[in-house]
Amino acid sequence: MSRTDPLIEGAFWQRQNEVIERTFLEAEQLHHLKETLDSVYSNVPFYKSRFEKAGLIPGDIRSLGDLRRLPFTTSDDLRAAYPFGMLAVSKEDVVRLHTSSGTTGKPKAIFFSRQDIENSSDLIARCLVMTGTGRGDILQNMMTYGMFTGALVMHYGAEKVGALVIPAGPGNSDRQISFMQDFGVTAFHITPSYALYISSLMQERGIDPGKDLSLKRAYLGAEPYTEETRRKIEYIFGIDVYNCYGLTEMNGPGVAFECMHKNGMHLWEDHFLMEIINPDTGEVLEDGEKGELVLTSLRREAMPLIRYRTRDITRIMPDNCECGRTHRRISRILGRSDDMFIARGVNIFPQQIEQVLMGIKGVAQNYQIVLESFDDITVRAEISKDLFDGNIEHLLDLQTEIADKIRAEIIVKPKVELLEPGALPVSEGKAKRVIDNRTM
Ligand code: DLL
Repeated sequence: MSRTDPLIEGAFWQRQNEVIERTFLEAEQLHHLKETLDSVYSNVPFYKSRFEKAGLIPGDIRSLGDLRRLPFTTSDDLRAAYPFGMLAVSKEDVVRLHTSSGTTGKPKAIFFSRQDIENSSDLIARCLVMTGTGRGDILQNMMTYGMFTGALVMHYGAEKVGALVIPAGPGNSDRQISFMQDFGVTAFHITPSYALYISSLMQERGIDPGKDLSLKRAYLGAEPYTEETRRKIEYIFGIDVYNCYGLTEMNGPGVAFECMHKNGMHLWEDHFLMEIINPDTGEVLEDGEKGELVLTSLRREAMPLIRYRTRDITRIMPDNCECGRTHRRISRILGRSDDMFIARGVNIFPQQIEQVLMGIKGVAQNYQIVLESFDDITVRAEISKDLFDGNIEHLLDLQTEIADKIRAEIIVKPKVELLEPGALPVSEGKAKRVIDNRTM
């Protein structure tokens, strides 16, 4: 595994602005913020009325701190503005539409100008170069092509750095493995849940990634996952796994990305302003404190968003990264405030349960959390074939071990069902981990 950081080698950083001094970065941010506010005030009636309600005009925002005087934008605001209500340019200047559906209601329509496509590709290119992917690499893109940004945005960025991109999309998993073998794939882009599935399939087929494949690294994102899951995938494939964060509303993947130190994701602050807020009160929190990520786009043309509530829970990592990049990092996403559920009065994120499961030997890759009442949780976990077919006493011990370890993590003791590999539905896109059958 190569560990040469192109930044340290001095290759690309000057162009990519990654080590800019913070004072210059903040001056640049303020300049782009003002441009963005002028644009939405003049072109988006929704934002004009927001300014008016707050008794402000764009000229009143004179510092980055003044941004707090403006209200938040929420996904409900985007849904209410569907389809064209948030557009800040004429339709003729839009070259692409992506949508983000979420779980309920109308989708959110997110538009891209030609420059937005260029910028999103540049950011992905920055992320790929940062982690060692470039000309000569063969990248298998196993995200869904279509309305989802995951595949297309990565695709454009990977072409930009000169990688050979295989637009495989998800599914047909045996063919995915054959592609890796036949074309000497060196990197892949995938959701964590699908990566876990492919890894179990490779084990089943007796493929030894070290001998049979040329893989070096993978980019995982689009859904929350734990450090334990990363380690498991790195171990099985013998690769480096980098965490990639983004959301359709802010271009898609490449908003924040891990460097080779794999210790939090650099959020590209020349394109996005970040704040962490208390999700209940809206109060802005200090660096280091955990809360909801709020983003303001600084360079989006077609559809800029001001103080957009992502619903993602994370924190800004206050210390400097060893790599020397000055863009601050956010921690792994700890969960979405939407995904949090309450059992016996305790707030629980699915990732807390995943973290326990992935750390237990013999527990395979797929799991589900079923909620039948406000008191009870059932965890359904696939286990290895050997264990499933083996001694009943070992199974009972494993069941107890899982239940006890989960209780130690979340206070609530779950019912545990152990399943044979393949019993749960395979997720090729974003996994649905929580099945909520509660009626109230
Ligand atoms: O998932 C964009 C993306 C594609 C990011 C591919 C990374 C890789 P949406 O469908 O709009 O866009 O979903 C955005 O997915 O608010 C998070 O809740 C979640 N998410 C995305 N990346 C991560 C990650 C894409 N690395 C929503 N870790 C976001 C945890 C993530 N959650």
